[in-house]
Amino acid sequence: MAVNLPPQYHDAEARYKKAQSAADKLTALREMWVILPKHKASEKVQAALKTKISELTDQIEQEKAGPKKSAPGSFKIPRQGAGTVVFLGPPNAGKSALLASLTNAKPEVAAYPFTTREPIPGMTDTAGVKVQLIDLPPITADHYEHFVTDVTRSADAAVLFLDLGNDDGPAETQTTIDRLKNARRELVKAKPADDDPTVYYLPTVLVATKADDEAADIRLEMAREWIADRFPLVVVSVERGDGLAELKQALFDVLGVMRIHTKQPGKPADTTGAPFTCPVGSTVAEFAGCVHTDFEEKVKSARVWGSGATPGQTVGRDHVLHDGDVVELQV
Ligand SMILES: Nc1nc2c(ncn2[C@@H]2O[C@H](COP(=O)(O)OP(=O)(O)O)[C@@H](O)[C@H]2O)c(=O)[nH]1
Ligand SMILES: [Mg+2]
Repeated sequence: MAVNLPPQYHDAEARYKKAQSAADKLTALREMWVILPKHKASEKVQAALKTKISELTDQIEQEKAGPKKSAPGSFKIPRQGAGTVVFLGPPNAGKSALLASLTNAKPEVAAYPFTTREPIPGMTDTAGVKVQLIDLPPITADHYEHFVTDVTRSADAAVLFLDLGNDDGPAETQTTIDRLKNARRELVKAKPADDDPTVYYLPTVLVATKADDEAADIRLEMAREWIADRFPLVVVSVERGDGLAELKQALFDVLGVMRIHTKQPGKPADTTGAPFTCPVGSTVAEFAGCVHTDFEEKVKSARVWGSGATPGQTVGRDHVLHDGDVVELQV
């Protein structure tokens, strides 16, 4: 879809291109953000602009904080699967134990805090797709590894941990939330409509761990008011295996993706392999872009089998697809 940008936008963009300092660049980008029309057709431009603003804000703050001990980007983890979900929470909450139970990764699990010092990725299967999970070091008032800010940027969602084996669970988890907010990482139920481009929002599932602890039930009751309905909640015990299937479903749900199989003309649909995934609400053209970047422009129409169409119906580029659809792209 073509985006009509007002002339003031192009003026601000010219200032951005000429700007020498990061601060001047950021000023120009913020002007562009204010001027940019916020509608469906400009979604891609909005997203690109938000990423630039957010990255530049990080960069300026990192420069202010002085030289870092470790090189930036030293923990770049290649993205894999239908989405990436980071584990965030206080020490000893069972983050590494959960990663070990859901994936093939072998993080160190120990009864003392700060065992995990670097990001540890693993892959899990959920709802027929693969999801990348990344275990991270704990976050407390005094302890925050700077690379957590970088790693969370490449994540699509988060699991926030609440330790039911510890009376201070809610307070510790609140500290994690607050510390991340300082780094402009906001944990949310869903991305807000009027979002702040300098903030990176992470759709979050709250996981209450150690449900097998003898005082877990009473601690959960006491935490109810704190939890309210801020996040979807799943109660788990890695020891007993409780809640793990529910958590996997919640991981799929929080990613907000739908599963689409493709089909070749004249051949039956092959739904045995892994589906493609793309954001819920994607159109035929947007889905084509998920399959291959070049296809988004090229695709002319599609035949669709699934909930939103009569079987095999030919639809246009703007037809909105549904989870589970089978699509034959026509280019
Ligand atoms: N009772 C119980 N203990 C658990 C459970 N999950 C983890 N733990 C224990 O909690 C401690 C911290 O676990 P770990 O995964 O290393 O926590 P992390 O610091 O959040 O990564 C270890 O002693 C684990 O054995 C659970 O479901 N039930
Ligand atoms: Mg750990």
